Amino acid sequence: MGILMKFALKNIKAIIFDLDGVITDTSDLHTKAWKKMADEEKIPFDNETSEKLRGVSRQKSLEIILEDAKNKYGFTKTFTDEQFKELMERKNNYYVENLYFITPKNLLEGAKDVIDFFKSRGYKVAVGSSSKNARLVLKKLEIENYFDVVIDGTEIVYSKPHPEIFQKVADKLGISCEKCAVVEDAASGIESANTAGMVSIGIGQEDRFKKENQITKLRFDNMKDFLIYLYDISLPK
Ligand code: B16
Ligand code: MG
Repeated sequence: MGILMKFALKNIKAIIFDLDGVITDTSDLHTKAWKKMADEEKIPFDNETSEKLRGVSRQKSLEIILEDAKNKYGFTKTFTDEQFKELMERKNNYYVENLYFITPKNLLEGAKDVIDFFKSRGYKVAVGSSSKNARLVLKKLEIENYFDVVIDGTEIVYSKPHPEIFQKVADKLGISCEKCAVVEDAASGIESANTAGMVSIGIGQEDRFKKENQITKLRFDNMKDFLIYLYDISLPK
C-alpha cells in the first residue's frame, strides 16, 4: 500500500456515507422504475443513460433521460411542466412499491462492518443521500438510528455534483469540511466531496471516476475491499 493511501484518513473525524450504491444497491430498483415509466411513454432509455443517473436527483434524472432520448434516438416529444411532474411521480410510485421488499439482507457486503469500524473508533458517521426516500430505505434496512446525522434529498436545493449536501452534513455535525471523508459510488458525488474540500472515497470501477474534479483520493471496487483496507491500516481503536 502506498504511503499516501496509508495516511489519507489521518485527520478525519467524520465519515459521510452515500446511500444508494454504497450502503445498499437500490440503483437497480431506480433503473427498473425509470424503465417502466419510459416504456409506457415510448421514451428510449438504455443502460448508458441509466448509469448517468447515479447520485443525481429525480428531476435531473428525468432531464437527462429526455435529453439522451432526443440526442441519441431523435425522440422529439415534449412535455409540459405538469406532465413532467406526473412522469416523475409515476416513476417514484413504481420505485416505492419495490422498496416494500427491502430488508437488512439488502445491505451491501461489508457496508455495515465499515460503518461499525468507524463508530467503534469514535468517528461521527452520517448519511448524505440525494434520495427523497433515503429515510424510508434506512428504516427498511433497520439502520435508521445508526447515524449521527442524515441529510436527504428533501433537505437540499442543489443536486450533486453541487457540494451543498455534504456541506450541510458537516455543518450539522459541527465538523469542518476538511475533517470529513465521503464514501460515494457516483462520480457526481465525488465531485461534490472534492468541491467541498473533503476526502473523497470512491466505490466502483476506476473508469467511473476519470473526469476533472471527479478523481478520488481513495478508491475501492466495493465496500468489502474498503473494509480490508481499513483493517490493513489499523486505525487506533
Ligand atoms: P429519489 P444516492 C440517489 O441516491 C440515486 O443514486 C439516484 O439514482 C436517484 O435518482 C436519487 O437518489 C434520487 O432519488 O427519486 O428517491 O429522490 O446515491 O444519493 O443515495
Ligand atoms: Mg449513490
